Amino acid sequence: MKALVDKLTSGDVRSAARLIRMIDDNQPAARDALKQLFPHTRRARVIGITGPPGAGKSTLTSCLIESARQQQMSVGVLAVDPSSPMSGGAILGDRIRMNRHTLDKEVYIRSLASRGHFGGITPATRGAIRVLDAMGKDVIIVETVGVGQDEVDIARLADTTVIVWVPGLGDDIQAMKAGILEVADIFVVNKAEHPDAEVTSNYLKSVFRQEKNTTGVPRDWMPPVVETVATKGWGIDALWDVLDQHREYVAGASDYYVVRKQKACRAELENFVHQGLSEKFTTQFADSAMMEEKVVQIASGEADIYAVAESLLAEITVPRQHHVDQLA
Ligand SMILES: Nc1nc2c(ncn2[C@@H]2O[C@H](COP(=O)(O)OP(=O)(O)OP(=O)(O)O)[C@@H](O)[C@H]2O)c(=O)[nH]1
Ligand SMILES: [Mg+2]
Repeated sequence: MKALVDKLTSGDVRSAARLIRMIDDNQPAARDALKQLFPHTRRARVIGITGPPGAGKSTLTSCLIESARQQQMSVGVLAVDPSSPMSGGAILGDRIRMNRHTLDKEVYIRSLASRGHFGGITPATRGAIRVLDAMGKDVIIVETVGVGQDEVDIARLADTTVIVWVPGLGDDIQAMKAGILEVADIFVVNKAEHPDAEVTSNYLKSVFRQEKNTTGVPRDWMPPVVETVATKGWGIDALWDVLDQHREYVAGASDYYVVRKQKACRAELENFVHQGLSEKFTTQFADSAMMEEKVVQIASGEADIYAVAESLLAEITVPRQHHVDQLA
């Protein structure tokens, strides 16, 4: 594992691919590697690109790769769940759209087909981001398809979340879930050659004025709305401008952003603990004779299910003081 980590931190693509595969398969060794990688992470700038199927996310990503390369930045791209039924398995399309970058050594593009253990996209994607980060990529773009929970999930992973919208698409407030508004840092109205683009942009701007904020801290960043025509590369400079503005804002660590970040960290931490507990339970008891015996006793009325559950839980959790000593 040490060798893999060493190669990876020196930028080796094959090691990265291997580790991401291990993460995707949820192999325990991958977690070990991620632990070793952690000190090498948190350098990259992570940009999440999300929005409804076919909005132009991949085309836009390709434009962003190009301008990042012009600015001498290395780029990692993760396309998460690109085979969603709604987009009809777009891996191939994405590859074609981003193909012109595949010969560039400073660009690494990877699809992640699977979703995380607990429904959201978080655990495996988070791991893959850390791999690209440790590899030394300056910018990491994460593309996800979605209109709902997916946006919220991606925002937990990204420093900046870009929601890609298109003219005439569900211009009513019902289509925009409150969660999305909270996590959007930048709105892009792509396919802006369409005559309705301006109406859509104005609509999005008005949405934020009516937003109900649930973080408990006043919003101090109003998501700008940028119009683009990704197929022609129009509006990409303007998009970089607001990306840079948002980066500066993030560096300033405002209360609003810090609260959001802490929420994300809490969610990831809870995820890990849930996963760990559930694995511990499975390895210790799921197929054990003791468990079988207890089940029989519960079924026949000899044992109390609550008491059994309590004693099993007590066995997989170590006494509190031990943890306190370990953390100290
Ligand atoms: N007219 C127009 N078409 C565009 C624009 N940007 C992208 N497209 C086209 O829209 C289609 C979908 O583009 P993609 O970049 O694959 O969209 P996506 O959001 O990545 O799609 P999924 O990953 O399948 O959700 C393609 O045919 C693009 O060529 C644009 O600005 N104007
Ligand atoms: Mg795509």
